[in-house]
Amino acid sequence: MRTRIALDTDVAMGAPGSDIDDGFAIALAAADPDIQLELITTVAGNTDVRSASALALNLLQRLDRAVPVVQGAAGPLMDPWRACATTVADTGPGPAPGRAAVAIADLVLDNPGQITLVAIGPLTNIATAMLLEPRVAAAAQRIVIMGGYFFGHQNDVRVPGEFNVWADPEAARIVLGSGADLSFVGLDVTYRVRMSQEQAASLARSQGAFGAYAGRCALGWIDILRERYPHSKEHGSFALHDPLAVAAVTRPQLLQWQDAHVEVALDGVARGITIADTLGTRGAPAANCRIASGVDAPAFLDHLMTTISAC
Ligand SMILES: [Ca+2]
Repeated sequence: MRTRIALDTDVAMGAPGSDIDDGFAIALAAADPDIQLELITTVAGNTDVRSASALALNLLQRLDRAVPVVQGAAGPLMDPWRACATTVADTGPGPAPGRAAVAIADLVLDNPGQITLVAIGPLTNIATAMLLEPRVAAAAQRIVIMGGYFFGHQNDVRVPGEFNVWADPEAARIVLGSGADLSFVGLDVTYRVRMSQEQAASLARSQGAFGAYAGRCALGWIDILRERYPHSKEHGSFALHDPLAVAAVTRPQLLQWQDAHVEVALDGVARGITIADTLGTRGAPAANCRIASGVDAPAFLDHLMTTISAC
């Protein structure tokens, strides 16, 4: 039986100079024969929410797929001025009527125990759905989140945490405290799954129209990263953060998992950092999620490249 999912995304693929991994995640969710993609919701993050909606619709058109796209939060719960402002021109039809948090709550509550939520942007919409309808947490089959950095930290004082959690730490705290079945795919594993320049070039030559487009976007993104981070040791490749979370839905065996009690720092210089208690020592709080601690990178890349090149 196919896994029914709703995908919440801050997609920016298609906007000049923007991060592209949400686009790969949408394509993987649309093309994986084991996934039934029922809803896409958009959230401010890597781009503003109106652009994310327009770009999601554009990608679905390229993928020749009809999936409802419902627009969501324009900014995080507590400090909306953090929202990005990379507005791209709106083209074609707009998103479906309604708001993301309501659409998520309705889909989950109408199908209790059957919908997997996959969150690959800041957690604003998921948290808002839980605030509207606390039953969402128990009614969702599970929630798979690209977010967090549990065994390391970013060497960037402006963004010390993983972006999705950092961008809306209050939302992350609400989700972590919800009691939902939570799986976090964080930077510990996503930094290890990288598309090389050679793989991007090979994708750009693929038969599928979307695969060729995605390959060209990937080559452009590799160039942008080279300019933006001249001191990086990872030149010539980029991390496939979001698609790894989608792959984790139907292929959890690609990753190693461990239970953890995770909390999010909300104050001071550590705002947005996740702290994972993995020891389970006597008296420690009980685990509230599982976190990915290892990944079979070649097997994931094989799954991704095979699926996307045929799109
Ligand atoms: Ca994303």
